[in-house]
Amino acid sequence: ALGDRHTTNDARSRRLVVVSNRLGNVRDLAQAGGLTAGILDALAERGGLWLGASEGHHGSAAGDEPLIHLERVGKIETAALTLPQQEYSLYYNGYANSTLWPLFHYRLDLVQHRSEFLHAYRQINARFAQALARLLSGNDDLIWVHDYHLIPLAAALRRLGLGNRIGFFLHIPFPPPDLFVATPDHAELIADLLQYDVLGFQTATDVTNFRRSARATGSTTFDAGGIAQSSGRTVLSRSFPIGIDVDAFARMANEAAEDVQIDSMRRQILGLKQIIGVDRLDYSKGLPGRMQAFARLLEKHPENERAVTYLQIASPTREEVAAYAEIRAQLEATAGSVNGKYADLTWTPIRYIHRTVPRSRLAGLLRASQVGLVTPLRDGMNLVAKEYIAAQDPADPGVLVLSRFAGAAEELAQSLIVNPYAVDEVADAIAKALAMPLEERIARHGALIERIRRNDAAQWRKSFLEALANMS
Ligand code: ADQ
Repeated sequence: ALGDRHTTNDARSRRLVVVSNRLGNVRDLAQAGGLTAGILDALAERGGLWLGASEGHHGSAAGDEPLIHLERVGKIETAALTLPQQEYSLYYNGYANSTLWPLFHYRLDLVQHRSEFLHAYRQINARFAQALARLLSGNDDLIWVHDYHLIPLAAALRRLGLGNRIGFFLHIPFPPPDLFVATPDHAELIADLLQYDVLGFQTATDVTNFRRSARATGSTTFDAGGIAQSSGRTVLSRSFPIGIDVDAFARMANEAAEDVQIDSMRRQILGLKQIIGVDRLDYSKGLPGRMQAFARLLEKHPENERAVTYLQIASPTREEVAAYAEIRAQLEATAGSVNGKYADLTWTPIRYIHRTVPRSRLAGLLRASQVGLVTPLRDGMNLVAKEYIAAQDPADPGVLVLSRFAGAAEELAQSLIVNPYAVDEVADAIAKALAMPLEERIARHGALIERIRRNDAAQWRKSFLEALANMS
């Protein structure tokens, strides 16, 4: 029954099998970001297997035999699956990132429906299922599937006759029913989700949205504990807010690289404060609006002219998808026009870097910045918000300005919460952050760091895996 401990075969003794679209870099743990780090730590702790698409994924044969490359590093075994390139692209750039990603980020205007996207999505998930069926050592393996690329995986595994406990964690938001039912595939997606035993979401809002969408779609009902009954099985849906390893990140921030130190000394001499943004260059992150808010700050609060710089680090991502090329062009135009208007020989208001930065340098840069600007239009959690808090010097901390539409806002109430669509409001919040007295900064930071410690990465994986193991 639900809630009973698996006594003969408890959570820790069962092998953990993680499945995600891509494998993380098992050899270079220091470079692992949010999600990858969380998964790797879980696997390193108890040993286990991680299945994901192989980096090149240029399989020539589109045949039925899965091509799997196995490797072992310490207690972690990785299985890299080679997939047919064309089909992979229709699945990844197509259904995952041109249909589901915009839909789940409330962007119906960007959603593309093409039958070959859906077809490839199902095919690739079936290939993942075939590969996994070969790799499993029995019904006892706990399977933890990650993210929107793999929604149909449990259903595909059930079709192969597998009775394992399968959990799913959605890293991105779940949209409200009015948006969700706008996709022609909504009933299938709900039916697929209900093939899992545990459905994990980032926030209470996402859980509510999922349950309402499931009710709107079929005859699914949820009891007071959030349990649904589906084809004779019990399905738990709950929030498991993802976190970071706070101490490890704080340590990295404290051992800043030399170039970061030189840069921040130079700014100190010039009396310049720094505002920082760090994001994948994604339209969900609200980057053009953020730059407009910064320009508005200079207009509305001119005491900040020549007194602040805004450093935006935006890493390249999904460049084969048209909407991403567009957001890049838009951002570069905005940065250019703000700099053109305000820059002089000694001051560049916006420094924009379109590159992935090593994590240790990133941590140092976050610590050296007086304001952290995290203003997505919609975000599952947003780990940069938590990283910014962890990176600060507790004796002289910076201030986080955070969008109410980031999942992190549910936990981080002591940051300056803003509506990213309201440019003036964001500009005022930045001004307030820049002028905030030390005492208030310390009080807010103290409350925030306590919160991110309580919901850290270890707590996230422990509570998810316990919930999964306890489903019987
Ligand atoms: P992302 O959309 O990628 O993740 P986020 O949570 O902010 O968003 O994680 C990004 C990670 O990449 C962070 O660890 C950050 O430091 C790193 N990163 C970003 N830009 C970088 C750069 N230029 N150089 C180096 N590193 C960079 C998805 C969901 C989120 C959810 C996470 C985890 O969209 O909402 O929080 O998964 O569940």
